[in-house]
Amino acid sequence: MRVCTRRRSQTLRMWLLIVLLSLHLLVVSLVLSMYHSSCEPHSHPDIQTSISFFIQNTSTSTDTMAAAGSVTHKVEIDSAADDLSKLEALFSHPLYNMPTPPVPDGDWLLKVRTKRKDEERSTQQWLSANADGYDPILWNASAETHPPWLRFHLGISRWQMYQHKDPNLSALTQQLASHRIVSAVQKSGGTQLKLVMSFRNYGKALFKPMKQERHEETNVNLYYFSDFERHNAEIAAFHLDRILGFRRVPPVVGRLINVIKEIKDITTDHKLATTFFTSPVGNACFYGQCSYYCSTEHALCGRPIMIEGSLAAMLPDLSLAQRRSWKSPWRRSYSRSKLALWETDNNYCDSIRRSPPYDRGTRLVDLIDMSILDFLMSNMDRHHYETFEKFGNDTFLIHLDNGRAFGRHSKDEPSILAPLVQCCRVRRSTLLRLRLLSLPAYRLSDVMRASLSQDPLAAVAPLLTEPHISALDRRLATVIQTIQDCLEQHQNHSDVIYDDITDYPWA
Ligand SMILES: *[C@@H]1O[C@H](CO)[C@@H](O)[C@H](O)[C@H]1NC(C)=O
Ligand SMILES: *[C@@H]1O[C@H](CO)[C@@H](O)[C@H](O)[C@H]1NC(C)=O
Ligand SMILES: *[C@@H]1O[C@H](CO)[C@@H](O)[C@H](O)[C@H]1NC(C)=O
Ligand SMILES: *[C@@H]1O[C@H](CO)[C@@H](O)[C@H](O)[C@H]1NC(C)=O
Ligand SMILES: CC(=O)N[C@H]1CO[C@H](CO)[C@@H](O)[C@@H]1O
Repeated sequence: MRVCTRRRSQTLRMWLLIVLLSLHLLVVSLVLSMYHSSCEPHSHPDIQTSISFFIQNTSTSTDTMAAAGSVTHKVEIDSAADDLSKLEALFSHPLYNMPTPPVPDGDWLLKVRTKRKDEERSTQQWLSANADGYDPILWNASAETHPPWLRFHLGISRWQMYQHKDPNLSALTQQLASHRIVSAVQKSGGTQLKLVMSFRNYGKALFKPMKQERHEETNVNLYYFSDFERHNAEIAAFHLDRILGFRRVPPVVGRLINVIKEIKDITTDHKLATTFFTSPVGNACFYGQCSYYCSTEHALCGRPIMIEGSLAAMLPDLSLAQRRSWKSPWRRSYSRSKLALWETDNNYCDSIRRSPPYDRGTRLVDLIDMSILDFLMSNMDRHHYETFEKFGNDTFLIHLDNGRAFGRHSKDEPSILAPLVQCCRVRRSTLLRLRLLSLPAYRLSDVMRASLSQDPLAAVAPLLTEPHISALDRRLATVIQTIQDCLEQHQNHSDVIYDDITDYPWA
């Protein structure tokens, strides 16, 4: 008898569920059709929110629903505008606009002598000096080829990849996003396929094609060293790094690339050329040659010919600007069975902070900045970092190669924060900006959403899904709490805080 009642109530529940589901479906299709007919460029409606919005109103007539639809839409546009104004407010905040001392002579990466000797002409005549007599960086112009009309000018200085309000940043990103690609060849080295794209003016960019759908999370059984590189992670890392006020990631933009016209037809790379094919549904595909994921099973395919990807400005050619590569003291073991020393030794930081180059200058706190960036975007793959040789040891760390970030949003990876946890040290400027980003008026997720909406690929789909965006706020709270714990453990706060902005009024 009891079994019978239960069964009956189960059937009833099933029916209710079916009715509810069909109602939802009806609503979803209505909502979707409304979005398709609208042409607001900057709204990226969050379908999930809209659905729950409508469910509360399912009993109303279709007419009211349509009206409510335009209301939702307006709310979304308003909140997008809201996010943008938060981003503007953030970038106008004094913490992002502290007067910087004039950059001394040797502190630009490429300096042009105003008085040129004849023998220097061959390599230097192309560099047009700006008002200060220094030329900002030429992004990968090789010594032989940098032409007078090369346009990639950014000021790389000792402490950052580009200035906070670099007048040439948007020119550079626009070029990356729109200029004609004249050559595409595989980049050697690295485990996954990437292409070096060249522009008519000899500017170059590193192309990483889309390999994973945005809503997919990295398989939990995949080790960090075999995870896919994600094009949207490269783009999002550039935005996040800028929002954190670091400016240590070279500019990256998203772009739709024509697999046939912008890769197959123009490549001079024979190994790459042999890997193009048309998939059963007629999409243009290729797979290239590399050690991971370069096979027909992992082909990269257009839809049918356009493929999404990230284009990162190439760093200046090594012939112009040597770089030095440093092993991260907190690198993982890159083994399935071994642990790294830092994972077992809780006093690991004591030995690191005593050994050069971490024993002086800002190297240790810069490394900790990097670990904060990596924790926020859950990047476990930071085995090395690079610096520009010219600046010696007193310089910023280049945050290069962020493709394995943003793999999982439902889980945080506390071990990425090990440098902060074990050393309990942080730049005051970093801490103050993190606190700012935790306030509603500058909330990290909101400014990140706004910043990403400015990328060209945002028109295709938001670059990060909402779960990834909101994970940022959760992780930010963890970072701030970690620093708070450090402050509580140390009586003398100057053991924790590296005072890089003593003259800041609210510090
Ligand atoms: C549902 O519809 C009513 C009008 O029928 C409206 O007043 C109400 O705000 C709607 N619900 C929500 C959550 O907006
Ligand atoms: C870069 O900025 C400098 C200084 O503001 C300006 O003179 C120059 O024209 C800019 N270059 C480009 C390519 O926009
Ligand atoms: C930079 O640090 C490295 C490693 O600690 C050291 O060998 C080198 O001498 C340092 N360079 C300068 C210019 O201090
Ligand atoms: C805290 O430490 C700094 C530097 O280590 C030192 O100059 C200062 O006197 C200390 N303050 C206190 C209250 O101990
Ligand atoms: C860093 C880098 O990839 N530099 C490239 C710049 O362009 C030259 C050719 O002009 C390439 O040989 C370099 O590899």
